[in-house]
Amino acid sequence: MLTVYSQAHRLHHATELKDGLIKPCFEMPSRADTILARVQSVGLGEVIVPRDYDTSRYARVHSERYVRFLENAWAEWSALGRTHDALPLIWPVRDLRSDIEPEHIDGKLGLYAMDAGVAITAGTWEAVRTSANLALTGMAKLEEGEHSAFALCRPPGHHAAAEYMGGYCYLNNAAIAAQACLDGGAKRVAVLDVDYHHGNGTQSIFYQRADAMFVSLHGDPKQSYPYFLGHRDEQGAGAGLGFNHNYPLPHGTAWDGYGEALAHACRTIAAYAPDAVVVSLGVDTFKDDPISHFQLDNEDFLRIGVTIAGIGRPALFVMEGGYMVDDIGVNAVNVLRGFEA
Ligand code: SP5
Ligand code: ZN
Repeated sequence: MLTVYSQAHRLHHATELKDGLIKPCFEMPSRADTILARVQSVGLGEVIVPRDYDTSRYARVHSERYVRFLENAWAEWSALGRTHDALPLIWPVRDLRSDIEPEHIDGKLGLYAMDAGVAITAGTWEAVRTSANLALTGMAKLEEGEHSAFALCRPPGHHAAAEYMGGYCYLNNAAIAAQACLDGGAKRVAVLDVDYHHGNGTQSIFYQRADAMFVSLHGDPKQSYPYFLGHRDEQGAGAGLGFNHNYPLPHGTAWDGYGEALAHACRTIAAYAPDAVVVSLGVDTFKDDPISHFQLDNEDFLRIGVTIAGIGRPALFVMEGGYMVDDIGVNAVNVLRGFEA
């Protein structure tokens, strides 16, 4: 399987608000280094650089004003003489207005962020747009006949919706690639999200759509971030009704419960008969993940790949979460090797 990778991810190395303190993000550059090292040490396949794409490709799933905000946020923040990471400090909850974009960067940060885990630094935009380009390049390879590809995206994307960032995510790499698949002539695409956290952004983007199915296995939002989306009763709306499937699972879920839910999810996708599957590949379901609460072990990730292969469709794997333990390389690559087995 080929891997799409770029060093540009290094330009994004930020801080987050955690347990009431500003700390280095769990989502750090060494994650991508660890995964790339494993790709190379097992000889997974060729490693290629991304192609360049215009920002209009991102605006197929994000609003134009949001993409413009991401592009300009650091310049607006640093123009005020601020040198530390840009973080939001006010949010337009419930009856506050989100239709008028504030002129002040502090207002914009609040409007376009769902949490304080998405700091913007000087290098963030370059890393973010390159990450989306990795996913677009992977999808282009599928269109050119590859049966699978791995976009080693960093930062991740699945918490980012049409008009907000959150949970270390800025542009929704998986959704951008899925939309590109449709724009390239596909009739249907499915996104399977196996990250520990619900892919609220991807769900939100495709919620009213019948041409993109979203299926997610994740920690129950009653107990786990992102708390406000990912319940079982969210099944899509309008034309999209019946094309959104959530599998919220309790703390402590191990392979017995996980494998059963995944098999069910993959049967649902196979029945939909998509032209391609985009897999939001998070490996924070691992037993030793520092911020999550499932109990999967190294060999369970091989089983995930085998089960996804059972759908029988081409697959683009897009890296999402999975935090800094050495095993994230083993676990991510195990999914890919399981798929190829
Ligand atoms: C892409 C991705 O995986 N984003 C995850 C963002 C999670 N951010 C908040 C996590 C809060 C976790 N608190 C858990 C306490 C564990 N002891
Ligand atoms: Zn996650």
